Amino acid sequence: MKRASIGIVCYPTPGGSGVIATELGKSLARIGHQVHFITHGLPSRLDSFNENLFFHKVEPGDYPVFQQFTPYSLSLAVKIREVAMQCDLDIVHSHYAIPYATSAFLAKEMLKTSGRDLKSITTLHGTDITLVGLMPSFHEITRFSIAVSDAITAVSRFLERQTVEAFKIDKPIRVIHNFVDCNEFRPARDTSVRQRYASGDEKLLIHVSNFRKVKNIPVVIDVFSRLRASLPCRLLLVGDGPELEPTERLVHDQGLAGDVVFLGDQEFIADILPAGDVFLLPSEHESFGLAALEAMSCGLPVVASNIGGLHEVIDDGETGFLFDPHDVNGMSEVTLRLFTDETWRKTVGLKSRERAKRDFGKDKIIGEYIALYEELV
Ligand code: GMT
Repeated sequence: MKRASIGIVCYPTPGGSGVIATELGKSLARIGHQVHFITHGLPSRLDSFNENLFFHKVEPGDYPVFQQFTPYSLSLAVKIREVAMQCDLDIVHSHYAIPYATSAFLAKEMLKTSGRDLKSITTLHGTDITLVGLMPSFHEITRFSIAVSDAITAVSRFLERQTVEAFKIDKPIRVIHNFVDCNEFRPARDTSVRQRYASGDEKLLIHVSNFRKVKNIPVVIDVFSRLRASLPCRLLLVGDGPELEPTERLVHDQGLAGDVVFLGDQEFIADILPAGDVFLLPSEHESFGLAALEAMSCGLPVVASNIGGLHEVIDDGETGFLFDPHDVNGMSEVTLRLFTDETWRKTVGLKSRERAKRDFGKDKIIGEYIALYEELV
């Protein structure tokens, strides 16, 4: 593909859609494309310098009459147009439908009045379709903004089906799964991180998320509480979000505080994950489950819920274990078996890593995005 100029619009805060958008942008920049991030803050994984990477900050204009309802989507549309004019953008790639696909559409329409064309891609990540987009106040604008995109991608077959069903989209939606850098996310070489959190014979359970309700964190605590009654173990909780405080209270009230470590938001997850024995993700909604994939790449067996796109990531019984999101018994039993049968745990972990490398490696999936860009410009 000739050197292209690509605008990326995403949430800069920690979360799967921002991670995928940022890692995609970094990879494109490395192979010579000009990548322009257009957001209200520096994306959290934009942690290295590359001369092909640019950041354009969106400053929402404020005015007392707006009260707390500053129209950010409009300022974003203006910024996309401005960057497209100044930097000769070929493509604007929105990650998460609301409000980004709408702002991209507005920018395109404004550019038309100057005789310029801009191709738009919308990548659907999850709750933009399964929760937010379904709200009556967002449904029609979500449907419209997806339908007018020049290309649409979804991060799983599950999400593609949901989109067609809920929004009656009759354009093709290309499934491009999440990806992981298997060289960065790999099994531990040294044990110092593990030793910091679990001593000698203690087992280590890990959960990473943005601590929203959909992550079903009380089940993480319940499963851990059962395990702790059976053998020495500790729980490492990584991330931050609205459910952090209630979780801290729950841990305290259940008398687990001594064995639960809260690490908050962490930039270098790849340094932490390999320290664990099992990764737990009992989400109520999960269109793909990037956190699970990152754990698999580090050679951890994943115990997760049997919902959404997790079926496409985890082969139940082979590379991980899937249960009803509220099946505390099932999740506790299998984790206990993994904790007590090290040979089996290692076999499952090895298969998980192989699956991550085979189907969700970074180069393979980035290639799928590049193929789409080539078709568009
Ligand atoms: O849809 C969301 O909840 C937001 C998004 C995020 O930024 O955290 O998460 C989604 O996108 C990830 C990357 O594509 C997927 O791996 C997650 O499964 C998905 N989250 C949900 O569906 C809850």
